[in-house]
Amino acid sequence: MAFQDNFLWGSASAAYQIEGGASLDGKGPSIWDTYSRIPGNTFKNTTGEVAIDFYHKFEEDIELMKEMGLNAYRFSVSWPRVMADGRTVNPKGVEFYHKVIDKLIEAGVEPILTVYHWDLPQALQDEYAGWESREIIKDFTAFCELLYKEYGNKVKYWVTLNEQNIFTGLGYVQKLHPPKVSDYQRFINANHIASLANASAIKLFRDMGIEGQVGPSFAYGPTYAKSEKPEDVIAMENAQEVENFLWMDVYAKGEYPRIGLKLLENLGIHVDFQPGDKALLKAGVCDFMGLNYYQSATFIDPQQKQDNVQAGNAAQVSVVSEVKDIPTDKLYARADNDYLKMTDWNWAIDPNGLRVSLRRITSRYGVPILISENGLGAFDTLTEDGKVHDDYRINFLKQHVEAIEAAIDDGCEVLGYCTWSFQDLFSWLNGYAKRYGFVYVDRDEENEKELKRYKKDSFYWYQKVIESNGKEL
Ligand code: BGP
Repeated sequence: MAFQDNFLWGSASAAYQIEGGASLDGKGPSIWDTYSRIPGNTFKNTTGEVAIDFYHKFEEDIELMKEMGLNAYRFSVSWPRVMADGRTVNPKGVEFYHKVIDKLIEAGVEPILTVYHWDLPQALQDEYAGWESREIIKDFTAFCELLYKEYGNKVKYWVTLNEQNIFTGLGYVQKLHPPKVSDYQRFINANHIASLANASAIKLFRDMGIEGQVGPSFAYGPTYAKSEKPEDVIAMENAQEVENFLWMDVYAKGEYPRIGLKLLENLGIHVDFQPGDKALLKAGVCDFMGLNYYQSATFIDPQQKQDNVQAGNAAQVSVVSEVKDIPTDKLYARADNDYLKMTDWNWAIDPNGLRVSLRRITSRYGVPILISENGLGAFDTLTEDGKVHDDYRINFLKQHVEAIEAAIDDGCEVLGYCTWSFQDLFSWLNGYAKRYGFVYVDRDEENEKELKRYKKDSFYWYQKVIESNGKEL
């Protein structure tokens, strides 16, 4: 009886990955529109120009959600769709999300709204370098105010920033997302500003008396030590401070971790605190922690760094980072986990890691957790009779649901589970090769075809899970 009656069985997506309609009805360009149009930046130069055309097909997709019995859908609002230049309201864009939300509610699907899932208005990047300027705090807060006013009486669950650690890590360290630079100090600066914007958004949510819950989604995987060797344990703890606590402490406690900050300082990296910053962070702590869980990570003493960390075949089906040296290499090195199998994209498959994640978040912060993403990216094959037999996905999700059940039994408070994703969608760096959905969308990198939807075997599996509230796996 682990899952409470109102447990949210959901799925998640992001505007740029599904909508298409990149310049329709007054939408302005985002940094992703610009970035993906530059050859070499994405897998086979794919863009979200059309994506899976949710902009025109949202009714059909929501009908499928209704048929499945899905009870929550996490989607994001494209900032440049509702404010083309990042500031001026575009009524047609605002109207689009009213239609999506109304249709979800009518279908019995709880809307979970993500405010920011990486598609910053290009205008703000051009004007003041986006997340690198404190100007964005005011603009982001005004964007939130618009959303709260428009949708605040319909939406009860709000996710502020999606994976701040990933969009900044890939953008300012790994050179895989815009603005495609590698500079650790700029990465920390952009993060501090994003954390302030996040706190400001949460504070405004409370000040406006919006009824509901709000929190960011963090890409978290628990850190493991390669061995019981104390040096490996220190490397693991270093990674935990610098890769996890540095964000989660700010979200849940409103302050940076003491050790994490000092480890950075020892490397010559500083957080630029200005008067009022600390108070703002304290005023904007989250109601829940959004957890995007895909895999755990294993660390080894950097002196013992392995050269042969599993490469898998990711490079052939994705764009991979070529950045070699980063300051934190002195603190820890990544290592293989000999006990875990990998996906085709070289991600460790570790359902127990989800249980560990839920427990670690609970014991350090004591907040409820919304699992805002979890899923398996895989190659799928559409058969001639229009089926996709994705037993590997069913198996993956089943084990993760069991891990959640165990964590609830351990004492964690879990609000819901959003799989990534409901429909197949555009994967930032993997085109349409890496699929996650319960619904197959027939298109590939070269050809949009008719974007027809097909229910995979996992569709019927999740339908039963939801119907039985997690009893039938
Ligand atoms: C998360 C993002 C999603 C999604 C997912 C899968 O980091 O929040 O937007 O893309 O990862 O990632 P990928 O498509 O690279 O496999």
